[in-house]
Amino acid sequence: MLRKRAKFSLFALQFSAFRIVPPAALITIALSKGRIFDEAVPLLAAAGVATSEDPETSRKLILSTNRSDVRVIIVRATDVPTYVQYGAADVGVAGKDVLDEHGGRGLYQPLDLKIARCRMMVAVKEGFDYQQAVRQGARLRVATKYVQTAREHFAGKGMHVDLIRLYGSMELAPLVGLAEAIVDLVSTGHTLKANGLCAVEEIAPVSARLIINQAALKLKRDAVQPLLDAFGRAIA
Ligand code: PRT
Ligand code: MG
Repeated sequence: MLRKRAKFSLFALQFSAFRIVPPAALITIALSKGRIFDEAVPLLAAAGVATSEDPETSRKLILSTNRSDVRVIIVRATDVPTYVQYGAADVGVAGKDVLDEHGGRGLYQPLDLKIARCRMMVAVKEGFDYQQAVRQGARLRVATKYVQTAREHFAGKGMHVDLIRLYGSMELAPLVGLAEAIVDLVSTGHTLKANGLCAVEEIAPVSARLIINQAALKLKRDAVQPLLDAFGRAIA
């Protein structure tokens, strides 16, 4: 009886005139360290969010922020859409390259944040006549981490290619005879140049997008919308 009464008074306290505002929903933001985190910091600042620690020096994977209703988790760039898709994070920042490979299931992509910009390119060894190979209908071996993107691109051109999946250092493949071409991201072009490669075709411009879990946008709209608005104003 006493316990029942205690429970009731706790309930009454929570919903009394002093507590009509429900506790704010916790928002989890998924970011990858490196260029995405670095370039997202000013956007977070515009939304009044600052992490308590720098992911480059901290080993923590969950970072608290100056706001008790917002935390940041640090994950691999390619894993950001997965965390957001399953609702382990409500919001995330991911490159268009990563989103195209993921497929975007369960995600809203309301904003192009225009950060971490680069281009998805086809590149070959200097001296390799790519246009001639295309004209002749040669069957090229193409090494890439971006298999979906590459498949769609070459299918769109009506080219038959053999795709070889790699997980990094694609620039090496044409140099050692693994492939005639690569599909990779290029920003300054220094990496291609340093390895005797050149870009021969642009597939698409790439930048990072804000992504939101579809259920979170409905269930936590009061908390998510101000973040979305602040990001939108900061990039305008
Ligand atoms: O590095 P890690 O294996 O942990 O993961 P990741 O490469 O997926 O993450 P990260 O942080 O390197 O990249 C995150 C996102 O930044 C990518 O998903 C892209 O959307 C974006 N971005 C922008 C880039 C680049 N620019 C870029 N230049 N991602 C990678 N690169 C690489 C490129 O693959 C190549 O190896 O940089 C090299 C070329 O750079 P330049 O300047 O020499 O042309
Ligand atoms: Mg990288």
